[in-house]
Amino acid sequence: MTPEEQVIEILKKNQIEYIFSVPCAKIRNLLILCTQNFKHIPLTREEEAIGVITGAYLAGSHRSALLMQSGGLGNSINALLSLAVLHKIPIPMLISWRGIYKEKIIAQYAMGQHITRLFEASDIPYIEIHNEENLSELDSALQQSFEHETPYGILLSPKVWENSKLQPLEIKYPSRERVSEIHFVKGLKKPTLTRFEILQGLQSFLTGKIVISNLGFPSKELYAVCDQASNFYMTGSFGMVSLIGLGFAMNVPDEVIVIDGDGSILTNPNALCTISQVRPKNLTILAIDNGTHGSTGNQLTPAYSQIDLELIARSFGIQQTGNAYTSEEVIKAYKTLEIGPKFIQVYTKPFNTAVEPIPMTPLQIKKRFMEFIQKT
Ligand SMILES: Cc1ncc(C[n+]2csc(CCOP(=O)(O)OP(=O)(O)O)c2C)c(N)n1
Repeated sequence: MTPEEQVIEILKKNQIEYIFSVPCAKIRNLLILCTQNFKHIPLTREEEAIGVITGAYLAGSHRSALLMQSGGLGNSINALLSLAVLHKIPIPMLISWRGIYKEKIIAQYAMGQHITRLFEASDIPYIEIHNEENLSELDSALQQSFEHETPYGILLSPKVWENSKLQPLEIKYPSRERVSEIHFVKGLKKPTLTRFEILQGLQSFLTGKIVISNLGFPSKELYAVCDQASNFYMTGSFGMVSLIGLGFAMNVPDEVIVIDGDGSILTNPNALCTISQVRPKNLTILAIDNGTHGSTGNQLTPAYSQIDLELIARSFGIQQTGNAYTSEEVIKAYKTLEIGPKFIQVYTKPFNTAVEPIPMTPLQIKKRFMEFIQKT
């Protein structure tokens, strides 16, 4: 068996269902084999995987692995620590370890040579695999990742693939012919309601639904208005909430409602790109657009006077979009829009309501949420 085929066998043995990846030339063949053997979702940025894998795991312990280049760890570290480590989510990361063996690209040295210390500083376990003969260590790393519910780095030297007999596999290229067309004219009125007032008006709409909410005041206000076991309150990992919703929606038949924000969407707009590619029919994003980073003291974002979030969603290919100024308009848009993913921009005033902190730890939030999902 070639080293690539051995990796596929070990991933299968560990019941991996999803592969998420950002490519590296050294694992080109491995990625093609992943497409042939698993549900393989290519991403635009590695950090996205941390959100989607978390959602899939919360939805019933679905097992995923992330394939990326060493630099991808740098793109993922905040989400890894403030989402996956905090909530104990298993994320095996198969990392094409550049900058350490016959490396021709100088830019690869920095991340490649510091990566082990990044893992150590983050208290994330990792192993180094330098030869094809040691590939069996991947098996125990995967087992430990799932047993201890932890992200786990598996550093794979280019030497592992060096003598592979696998010939370059072919990538299938579908037709690129298409028409890109957007008709979009929209005025903006002065919003009159706050985020909290919108949530209050949505109380009965949200009751009984799976709701994943943005960090900071959105989660705290949601807790005050409508706490329920089917709410997942995100407390860190800025920019990840819609991706958690995506991972969740991919694995349950129920409607999944995400409460996102303009700051969060603009810090990680490529989440909309991935959502548009995957097209979960049961996902609705309520993009609370107060034009500010509300939770950090209402500093203006580009959405306040320049960027239109609904237009961004459309540009990424999400066709079912709407906008609203009141809770009634949110519900009307939700009912009018056809099959998801739906994106409803909700204009509000920049204001945070003085509510109490959520009296649950991230692990308690996870436990309550997963138990609820198991029962239904
Ligand atoms: C990486 C990172 N940068 C900055 C922050 C601080 N932060 C917390 S919430 C937030 C703004 C959220 O704004 P938005 O998504 O629009 O939601 P809002 O609070 O306005 O509803 C920021 C910048 C953070 N938690 N993580």
